[in-house]
Amino acid sequence: MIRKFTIGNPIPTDSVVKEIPAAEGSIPYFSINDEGKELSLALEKNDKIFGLGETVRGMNKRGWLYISNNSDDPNHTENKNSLYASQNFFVVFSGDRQFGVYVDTPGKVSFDIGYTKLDKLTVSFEDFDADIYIVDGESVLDIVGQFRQIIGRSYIPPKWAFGFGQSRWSYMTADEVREVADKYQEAGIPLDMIYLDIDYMERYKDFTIDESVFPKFPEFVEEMRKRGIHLVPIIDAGVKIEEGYDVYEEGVEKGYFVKKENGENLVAAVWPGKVHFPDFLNDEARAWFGNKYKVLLDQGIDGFWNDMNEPAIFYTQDHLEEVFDQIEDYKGKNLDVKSFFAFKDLVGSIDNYPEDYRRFYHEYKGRKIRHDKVHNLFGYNMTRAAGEAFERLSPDKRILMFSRSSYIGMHRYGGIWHGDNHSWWSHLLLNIQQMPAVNMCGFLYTGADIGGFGSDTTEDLLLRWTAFGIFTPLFRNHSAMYTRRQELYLYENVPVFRNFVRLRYALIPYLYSEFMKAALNDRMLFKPLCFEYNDDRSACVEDQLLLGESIMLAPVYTQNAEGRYVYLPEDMKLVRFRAFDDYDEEVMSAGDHYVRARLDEILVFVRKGHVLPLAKPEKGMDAVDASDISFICCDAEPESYELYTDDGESRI
Ligand code: MIG
Repeated sequence: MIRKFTIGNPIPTDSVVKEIPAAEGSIPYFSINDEGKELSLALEKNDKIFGLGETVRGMNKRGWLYISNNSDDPNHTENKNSLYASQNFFVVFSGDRQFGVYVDTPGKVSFDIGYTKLDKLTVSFEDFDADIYIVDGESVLDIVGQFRQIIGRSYIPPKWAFGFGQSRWSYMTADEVREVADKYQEAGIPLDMIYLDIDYMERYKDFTIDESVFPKFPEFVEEMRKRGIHLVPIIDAGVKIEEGYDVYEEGVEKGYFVKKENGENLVAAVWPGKVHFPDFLNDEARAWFGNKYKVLLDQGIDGFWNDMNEPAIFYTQDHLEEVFDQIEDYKGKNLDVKSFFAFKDLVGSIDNYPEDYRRFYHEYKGRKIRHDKVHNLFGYNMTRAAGEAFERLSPDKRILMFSRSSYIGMHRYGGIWHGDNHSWWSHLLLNIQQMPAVNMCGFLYTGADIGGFGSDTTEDLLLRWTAFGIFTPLFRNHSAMYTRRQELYLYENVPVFRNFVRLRYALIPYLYSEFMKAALNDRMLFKPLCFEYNDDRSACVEDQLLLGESIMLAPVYTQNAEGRYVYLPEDMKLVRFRAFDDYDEEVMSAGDHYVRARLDEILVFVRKGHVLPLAKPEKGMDAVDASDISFICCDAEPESYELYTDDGESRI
């Protein structure tokens, strides 16, 4: 049962697609403090809080302050409150009670979950306007399922997007891309996608190709396609200000860019230098920007990633001028401690400056609205621009799309990647912990940068991360400029990487079937143990996951470990894979076990009464043969597993 309560006069977000009538009475569970603009709830000792999507810290969110305020922050450390996403749905549950809460409001929202006081949960927001949905149900999974039903079906990518992808900021030329394809081929590691980061563009202009380094682009796309590789270009939110650039000129002429109070287009700077931001919240501007993807679709491209859409801002022209003016005051002065730090803060305030979000406006649903009031909807609507356009421009075939910034509702138009993580062991754990949380909020096609984006990776970390990555729908190795190269063929253990990636392909029938079932039935793909097992121990497991109906994962995420402790809530069959056709099997009893897992091994636990289908991996997705499947069973018959098959590309 879902009840909707409206506080004040909220700005609609289009995240809920089902009509829910207003409920009578006051919001259950919470007490409202209008003055403090907050809702609060006394937490019981055993209450656990799961959800909130892509945030820092563990699966059970109790014990920290999370702030939905989409931010371009590449340091996802524990002390942070905000990342790129606002996914304001969570579930509270203990042995005695369970309910879901969705706080639907497009501005900043704070979730103080046992931070100020251990036993208190407080939700607060600046303008006290929101739709609050309270979801009651029989179990956590039932609550999540009901919530997912009202927000609409999750985005379904083409099947080839379940292949392995290699990325780098940036492959600078077509020849560099060819080299990556060649090296993967030589190493015998299947590869389905190579990502193009910002340098494929001409001076970072969206929907252009730098012909000097990517000549005859459509032919190049075709050449790669013949090798089984899809090129996936990045699209940035900012449109370069440049005379003669059609996207810029049309946008100015039609008035589709966001404007300041005085009606002038906001001037900000990102990769291309000075840019205007399209007003993705304006229906017409959104349709216009969406149609631009056609430029690349027409050249054979069938997948994209949308970046910098929080939006990230290096500086706005106005703030930069303010800074320059103020710097004058410091010139020639003897900076004492106080003025030195003030000076330092001033200069450091230039990028992603919160005040800049108050300088411009959107035309949203017939109203002029200041950006900060709808900040968390920006990336969502950029991706919606693309998703809506793809329905018109590619009515038959699915197009790959995922975004950095998000809000619930965007899950209908694309997936997400989890942003600029680092090559840190702690971020492998964070990747594991974020998977179920984003699933709760409707995001199913997701994954983090395997091996870590920032900082230098190490071979052992890359092995362990790839060993987990083979299970995530988006399976992409990506790394930043100036960091150690991360392509798998560069490392000593090529045979191990080959076995891992091939195992991914062997798992495709299972992963795709489970993904499709989750999407079509509003279920989760990754679940914390306690969503299915009611024992006290399961409730505390933060580093194991159920994936689909048949398996449990226990990834190794610590340096130099030769194995790990694994908790089995019931008897299961351990499958210790070295390759899809080289593994040991052992039935293990419920309880705690230390399980060996060397660097070349991947642990999969098949649940009792379940079946894991395995294909024979060939060279890439085009070659995965769904008819030649073997089954690993734990107290079950192979026929009991329901494979989902379709052509993998038609829209559903
Ligand atoms: O400011 O396009 O998260 O994946 O490689 C950095 C360059 C901009 C951030 C993205 C990252 C991408 C990078 N971008």
